[in-house]
Amino acid sequence: MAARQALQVHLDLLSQPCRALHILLACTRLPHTVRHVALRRGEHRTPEFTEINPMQKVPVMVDNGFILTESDAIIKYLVNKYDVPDHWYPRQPERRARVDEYTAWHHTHTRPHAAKVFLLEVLLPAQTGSPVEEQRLIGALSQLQETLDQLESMFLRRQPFLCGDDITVADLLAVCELMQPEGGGAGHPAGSPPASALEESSSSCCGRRLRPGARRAVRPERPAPRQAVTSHRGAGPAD
Ligand SMILES: N[C@@H](CCC(=O)N[C@@H](CS)C(=O)NCC(=O)O)C(=O)O
Repeated sequence: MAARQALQVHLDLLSQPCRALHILLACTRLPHTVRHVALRRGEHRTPEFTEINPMQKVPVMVDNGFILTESDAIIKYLVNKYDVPDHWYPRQPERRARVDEYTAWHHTHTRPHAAKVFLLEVLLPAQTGSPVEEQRLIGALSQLQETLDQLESMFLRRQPFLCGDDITVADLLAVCELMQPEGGGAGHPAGSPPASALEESSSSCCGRRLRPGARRAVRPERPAPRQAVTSHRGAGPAD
């Protein structure tokens, strides 16, 4: 019988969903190998990467030949398949449904609205050298603010985490997304009280500061990693 192949993830830590997956793997100490895919260098468009993900996006997971895309599906697969603490994605149906409720909402609200602000404020000006399109940015910021208001009134009402009293995968997805636009400047909606409180709670649960990692990740001058492959053998959270 062929030997089982180790879990492998293809990531660029500039990407919000990749960071959520990376933090989950670090916090749960699941042995895995990271293959770095530098989006800025177009490494997601190579024939080799397109072979494993024809959509040319990160993250991608390969578990003993089983290829899976979409951060949400990958994260939930890992916590279902492996022996990780139950709080990440509780088995109790109502508690699990609360996580699914947020993650469904996340992909239509938090993610697109936070990502749009980052695109207009940081990415497009950096890529094109053009000034920020102020009117579009004002619109995007107000949409993000509205999403944060809903996040607070619907999910964070009277509880420290999005889905209850303990951290779940929903918090990782949310915090990684909300840290991204804050790279664009201070006084941002993403640094508002609900976002900061969630980040504080999540950071203390993960035993590390989540934000400095993200700040480093969005700095354009961040040097490329020397090695394209990194092995993580049950190492604790590293940043
Ligand atoms: N819904 C996907 C989104 C994946 C995604 O959009 N990844 C971005 C980085 S954040 C990407 O790979 N972009 C490359 C491209 O679109 O060219 C997920 O949650 O995994």
